[in-house]
Amino acid sequence: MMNQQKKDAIHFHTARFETSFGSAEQFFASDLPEVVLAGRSNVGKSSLINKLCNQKSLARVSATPGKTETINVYRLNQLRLVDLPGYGYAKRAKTRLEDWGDLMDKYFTTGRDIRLVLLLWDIRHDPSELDMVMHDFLEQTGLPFMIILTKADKLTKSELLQVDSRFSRFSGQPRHIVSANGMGIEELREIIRKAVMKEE
Ligand SMILES: Nc1nc2c(ncn2[C@@H]2O[C@H](COP(=O)(O)OP(=O)(O)OP(=O)(O)O)[C@@H](O)[C@H]2O)c(=O)[nH]1
Ligand SMILES: [Mg+2]
Repeated sequence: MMNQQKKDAIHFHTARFETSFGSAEQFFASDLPEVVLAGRSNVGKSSLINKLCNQKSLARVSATPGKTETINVYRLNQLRLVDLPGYGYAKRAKTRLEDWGDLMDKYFTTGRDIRLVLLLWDIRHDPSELDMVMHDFLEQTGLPFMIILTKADKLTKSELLQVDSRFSRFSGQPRHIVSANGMGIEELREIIRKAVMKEE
């Protein structure tokens, strides 16, 4: 029988910062569905969380790359949004990079209730080598994931028309275009709702 919580819709505005962790020992129990945002530093993960949840400063946004160094968790009424630390930040020390890889490995491979991974790529550029490493890693995990192309406001209309052919050669995963000006946001909420409700 469906309980009350499962019948309720997901309300994005209910998002609250819950916790952050910098090592696997700090992981909380995976007792709610999780939707994860991954992508290089500065690609717009924190901005997207704010936009989805219609809150200006839920997640910290910065013009300085490497801002989010911990896994930051936002709790909504029916799920958790998980903001992963960005990769590809050149100034990060090597030991920190190894810690980062270790943290990612443990996060993705310890049986958490991950319903969808959003891999964010900047719509203006071809994916970097690290973007492709992350992509291939996610494919290997077998988790459902999709490519989110960010900062669409930076492209002209005619450039936007070429996006599909530009990106199709890098990934066969579904793609979705967003911008902090609101483009694609309601549709992404719907994608998340479907992913979370599916297995309940
Ligand atoms: N024009 C434009 N700028 C954006 C958009 N999304 C994010 N930005 C800008 O990009 C920069 C980085 O955004 P963040 O959301 O902090 O990026 P992040 O992926 O969380 O970065 P880290 O925390 O370092 O991993 C900020 O200056 C944002 O204002 C967008 O859709 N359009
Ligand atoms: Mg961030």
